[in-house]
Amino acid sequence: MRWQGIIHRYKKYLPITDETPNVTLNEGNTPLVYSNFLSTLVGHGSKVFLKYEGLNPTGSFKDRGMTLAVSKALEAGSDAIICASTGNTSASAACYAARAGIKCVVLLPKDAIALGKLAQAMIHGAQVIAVDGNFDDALGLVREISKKCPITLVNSINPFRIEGQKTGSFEICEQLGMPPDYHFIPVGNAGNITAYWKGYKEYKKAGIIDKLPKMMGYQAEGAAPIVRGHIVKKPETIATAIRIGNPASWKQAEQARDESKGVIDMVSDEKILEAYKLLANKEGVFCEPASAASVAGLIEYARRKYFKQPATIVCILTGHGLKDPDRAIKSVEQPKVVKPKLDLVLNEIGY
Ligand code: AN7
Repeated sequence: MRWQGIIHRYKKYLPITDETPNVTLNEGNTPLVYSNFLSTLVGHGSKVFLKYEGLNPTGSFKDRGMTLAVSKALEAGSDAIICASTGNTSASAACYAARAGIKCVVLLPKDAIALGKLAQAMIHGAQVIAVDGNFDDALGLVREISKKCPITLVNSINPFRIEGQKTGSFEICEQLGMPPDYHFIPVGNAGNITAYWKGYKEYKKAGIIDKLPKMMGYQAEGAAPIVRGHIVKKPETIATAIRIGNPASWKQAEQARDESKGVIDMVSDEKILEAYKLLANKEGVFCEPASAASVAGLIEYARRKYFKQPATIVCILTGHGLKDPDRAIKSVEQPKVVKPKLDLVLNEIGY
């Protein structure tokens, strides 16, 4: 049957009624790609899979939450949505608002957004405000605005965002035929780790799975408030999507970690870029730097011999590599310019 998005597929597990509109772009149903290189690296006959969330309609996992948040906003009679964003939430909000025919306002930290995401927010017709501050400042502002004005907040503090995003867990369990042993995921505002954990717990309660994975979350070293145990006032990382110093779902992320007996740790920008390039070079999978944080964490833990027996591991690749073309170009040698002469080109390519 034709895939019609996560609300249609998982309505039984979502807070909707027959009256809830379905603002969808057929999000979800993303591939779970086997990684030969990472499986070998982890060893013991383990299997590593990449959940390629960059293949959602706007190129990130945010669409799973946004389809529901915007549908519920419409159901409640709202005609406008607002969010703060490190980029992907704004791209998704702008897109689904366009589809729903409602107004969208996005507050972005000035000069700290990957180009592709800004392009998306703008082309979908959102009103874009650049805040001369960081994501945490912008989130503070939209929280206040949504309290004072008739505009629906669609950051992940909106519970419908979490509800929609939990469907990622359902898909993984179905694609594997079981839950993974370990779930690796980047952590920024901490909504996604919260959502995945909720999803796994609900499938266990429903009797669809009989065990739960360990939740393995990774922050960037320069933006690791949960790991350090305090707010980071000036978060810094090349992984701009997770450049967040005071995550909204901090407590819930700790709960996911503790209940699952997992880990929230941090990885350096250097390790993030190493994983980012490795995925592109060795697996043909292009994700954005923030997504590579989960894989950087996996590589680091494999090096430390964290895994002692065969394990099924899923890494969530949260966003597409094309979101941040500048970073890709900066990460590699620049193309050689040659005169249009056959012998010069042949010489360059080694024939
Ligand atoms: C690619 O768009 O916070 O821990 O405003 O874009 O649920 O925040 C994005 C976050 C990981 C972290 N990977 O997820 C935003 C925003 C990518 C992301 C995260 C984000 P959360």
